[in-house]
Amino acid sequence: MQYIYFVGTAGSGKSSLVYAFREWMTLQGLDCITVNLDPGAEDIPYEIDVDIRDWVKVSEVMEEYELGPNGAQVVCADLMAMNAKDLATAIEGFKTNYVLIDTPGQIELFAFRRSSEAIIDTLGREDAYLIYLTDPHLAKTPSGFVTSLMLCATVFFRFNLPFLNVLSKADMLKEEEFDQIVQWSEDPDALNAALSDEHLEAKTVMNIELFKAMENIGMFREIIPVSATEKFGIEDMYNAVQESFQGGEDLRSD
Ligand SMILES: Nc1nc2c(ncn2[C@@H]2O[C@H](COP(=O)(O)OP(=O)(O)O)[C@@H](O)[C@H]2O)c(=O)[nH]1
Ligand SMILES: [Mg+2]
Repeated sequence: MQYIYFVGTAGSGKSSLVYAFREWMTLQGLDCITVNLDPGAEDIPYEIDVDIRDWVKVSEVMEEYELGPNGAQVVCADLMAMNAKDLATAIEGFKTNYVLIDTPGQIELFAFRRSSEAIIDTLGREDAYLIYLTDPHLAKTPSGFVTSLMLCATVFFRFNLPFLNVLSKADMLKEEEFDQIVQWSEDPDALNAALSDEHLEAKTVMNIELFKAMENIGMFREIIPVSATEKFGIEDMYNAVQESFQGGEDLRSD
């Protein structure tokens, strides 16, 4: 089984992309299941096979511990680790090839709390993969793009799992913006030049050192534009994940 975690800031389109990816996979005859790891989720667009809310739910924690929604989210994030084994058992009950995992709305609940590590370890690191969703609103400006890339690097640093950076909701961008972001994603010099134009006083030394480090850890690689609503880029995303898993073996040929 291969575990694909969808990670990104609130509203970056994680749940919608899980929906679109599942739909695409089903059309291809690929077997997959979906897992909701968001204890505060309200409207999930896809059919959920395994749901963390069966064990931990924000509304219930709010009541039980007399907490507001933010405090309850944090408590839920911490409680999730206690259910990691049950979650794994429920997932393993499905004989499937792919497990698409939707993570909590706010990225910090997944990236900055210990529970997620426990869940990843329990499900298995060997076949785990991260899809990081870059929000198009943030990525439009050079400094916003760097911020998002640093967040992606943080998630990578935290989990040390192979990852793919996708430009989510790419249908919301104009063609020039779209091409520009793709160029920045693989060309630190182009990004640096754009940054210098943005802040005329340019913090070039910091950029150069920072970019060198980011380049060394493999952050500059072509971002894949995807749209869950317009349904493009999904196959590219699948192919990139496949290439990484099992040296490119394609389960479609099974
Ligand atoms: N235009 C456009 N909107 C999208 C796309 N994916 C998601 N959205 C919208 O973005 C908002 C947040 O999406 P959601 O999947 O709930 O994000 P999440 O918080 O990361 O799970 C919703 O209003 C979606 O309808 C997309 O590919 N294109
Ligand atoms: Mg969501």
